[in-house]
Amino acid sequence: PRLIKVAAAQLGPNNKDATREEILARLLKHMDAAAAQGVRLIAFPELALTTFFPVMLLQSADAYFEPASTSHPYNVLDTPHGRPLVEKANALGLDFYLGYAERWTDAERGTSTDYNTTLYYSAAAGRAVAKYRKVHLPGTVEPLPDPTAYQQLEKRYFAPGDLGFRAFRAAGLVSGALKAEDVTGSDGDSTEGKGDPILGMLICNDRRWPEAWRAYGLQGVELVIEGYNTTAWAPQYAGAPEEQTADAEFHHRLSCQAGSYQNACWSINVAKCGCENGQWMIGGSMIIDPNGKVVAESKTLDDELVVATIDLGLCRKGKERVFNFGKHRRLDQYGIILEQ
Ligand code: CDT
Repeated sequence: PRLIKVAAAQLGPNNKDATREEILARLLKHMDAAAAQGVRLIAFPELALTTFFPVMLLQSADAYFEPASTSHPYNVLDTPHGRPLVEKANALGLDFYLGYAERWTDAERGTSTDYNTTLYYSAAAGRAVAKYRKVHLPGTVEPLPDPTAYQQLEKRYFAPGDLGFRAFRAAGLVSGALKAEDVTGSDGDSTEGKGDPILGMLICNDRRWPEAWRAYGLQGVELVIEGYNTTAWAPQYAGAPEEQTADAEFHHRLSCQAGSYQNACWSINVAKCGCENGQWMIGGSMIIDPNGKVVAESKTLDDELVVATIDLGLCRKGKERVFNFGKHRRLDQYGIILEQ
């Protein structure tokens, strides 16, 4: 087996009157609790450092963005909001996935672009080793005219992600004796690093799109990490709040289980949830195996750590049989996906 103990660090609401320090303290508490249980990789939700501001029409969203620069692509980690996470991760030997609002400054062009971003920090490497910018942005640019409507303004505040879906490896996570058949990947003859997991990152709405999962699946992904903020119900949609919430929970579950199964990978799916600024968001943080089965799941709508020991070796069955892409996919029939 290739074992990793992982955690979904579900967050309850980050209300807009909460200070950055208060929110950060909850993330650090999650890290301590996770490490005490032997966890090596912890995932935080989408936009974990702030309230889910895209549901608000703001004069300026500046306060919610972390500055980045071309010379420091992970500059959030060198701010008062990020540095304590790095120090804690290094002290505990804990990797983390962190969603945040990124303001990217291109000094040469003199431009600045905002993204809904996540990074992966590797304690073994002592640095962030991957970044992903959300590709599928839900909602509208302009607010809905109905004054009672809940807004979803991600298209207003963020540019679509431009980094594609790039799988990566992270070192130092796996325990258990590595056998020859555990060595995955095709990057050259060397087996160095090949026992390390192949990881991919998604953000919230991306999980509903099979193309996003498949882009990682084609790179042999073994664990997809995904954080979300998903509104439970909204007054402008049909159905009682309980019915809408049940549907939202079902579609979340359906998407994550299907993505894991169809790409023979584990996934960690982690919510920010509960009643944030008067609007309810679904919980349902879950860790899902490569057969699409939920192995651990949150029970509350508050801060909660969901922990599981995952065996990357379980990915092999699906990757060798039903979802052996090299054997069974029919590229000549898929052209329409890129044409439309
Ligand atoms: N944050 C985010 O992407 N939320 C969207 C809400 C869309 S409403 C179905 C989501 O897909 O969960």
